[in-house]
Amino acid sequence: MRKIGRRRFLAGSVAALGASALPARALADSVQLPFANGERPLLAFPQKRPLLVLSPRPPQLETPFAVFDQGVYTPNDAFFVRWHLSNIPQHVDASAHRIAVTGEVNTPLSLSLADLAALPQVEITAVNQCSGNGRGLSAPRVAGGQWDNGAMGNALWTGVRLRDVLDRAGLKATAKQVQFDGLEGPVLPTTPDFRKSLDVDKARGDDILIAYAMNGVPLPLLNGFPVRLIVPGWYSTYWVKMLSAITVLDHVDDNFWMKTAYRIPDTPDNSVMPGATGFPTVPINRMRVRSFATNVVDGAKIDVKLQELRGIAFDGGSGIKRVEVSLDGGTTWRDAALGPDVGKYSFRRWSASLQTRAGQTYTIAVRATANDGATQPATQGWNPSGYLRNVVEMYKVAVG
Ligand SMILES: Nc1nc2c(c(=O)[nH]1)N[C@H]1C(S)=C(S)[C@@H](COP(=O)(O)O)O[C@H]1N2
Ligand SMILES: [Mo]
Repeated sequence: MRKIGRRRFLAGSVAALGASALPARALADSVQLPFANGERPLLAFPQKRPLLVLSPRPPQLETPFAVFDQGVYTPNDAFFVRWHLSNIPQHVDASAHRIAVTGEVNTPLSLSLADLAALPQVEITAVNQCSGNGRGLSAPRVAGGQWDNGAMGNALWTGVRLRDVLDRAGLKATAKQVQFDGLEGPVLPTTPDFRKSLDVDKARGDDILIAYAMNGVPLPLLNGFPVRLIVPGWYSTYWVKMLSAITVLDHVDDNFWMKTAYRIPDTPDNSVMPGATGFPTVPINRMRVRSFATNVVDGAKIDVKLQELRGIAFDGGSGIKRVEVSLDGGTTWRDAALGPDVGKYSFRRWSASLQTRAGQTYTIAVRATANDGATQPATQGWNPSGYLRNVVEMYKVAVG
């Protein structure tokens, strides 16, 4: 059940943000997410409309789910935000910004945005989804940011190919991985700086971009202004924001954020029994296929006059082949109609006609199948970080 109520936002939490990051309103709505300790204030951060605040510092802001009903692209001011470290620049001068390209390269570079503009420009529509999207629904519960399903968004990204930048620097034969770092840093020197790496072959892929625009305009500061990495089809932990350093490594990156964090069990289905230890792990990578209804809410009433069910589906880049809906909790299914295809990494909208009877209750279920044949499970596997959630979503509704 999601209930919206008004409550006073505590003055103490606002002060913790620092003056320039103060949310625009002191009086906030709040939203109750469908799990224990799921009450979230709705507050507007710079360049953002009111979003669900999981933490103000570092900012972790969730998109209210109804936004996904409004179009295939997620507006920049509604796009979720997630930072690990609190020392985030409050202002970045794009004209002074440089990306240092060093390590196992023939020619180290210091690239300005003007240098990037001289390379071929590329546009890709792609979903940016946090590895922990839906973590708050994990059963048993796990540690980590307690998101509902709004830690995702779909945007048109414009930039240049990472490969073109790497080719300008010239990779040495010893190059093994490419590491990315952003401008922000930890508050305490003992906290490891946030850095992520990709294998050289992955980094040289056609679709990996250094993006400077999101939905046709500069990136919001909180989404990585002035430039961020785009790794379409992969969870957004790799989509490094405020990108300032590209370091070509001659070894597999063993920094905390690669070696310890953001790993999934290397087991069938990447699942383990709750409480298991000692299993092998691999870095998280490609996104699983998911689908959602966007115009019904679990536990809410619907109007008998509602004649269309709508939603979105996406996967890790093979594209959506089919979406099915059920009104009986997954016993019987029928096909939904797919909306326009705006790219294999994008949300794909879908719709299905709906006929219900007043006074009845229904359990609506939605299931997507990707072009690679993958589909969504009826029960969710478990892993200690609550990653990879893609269970068939259910919406219990009563018809009023
Ligand atoms: N520089 C930097 N980039 C980052 C992160 C970060 O903490 N610092 N977090 C990553 C993670 S885990 C997520 S979910 C996405 C969130 O992207 P968004 O804030 O644009 O929605 O940024 C990724 N890139
Ligand atoms: Mo994330």
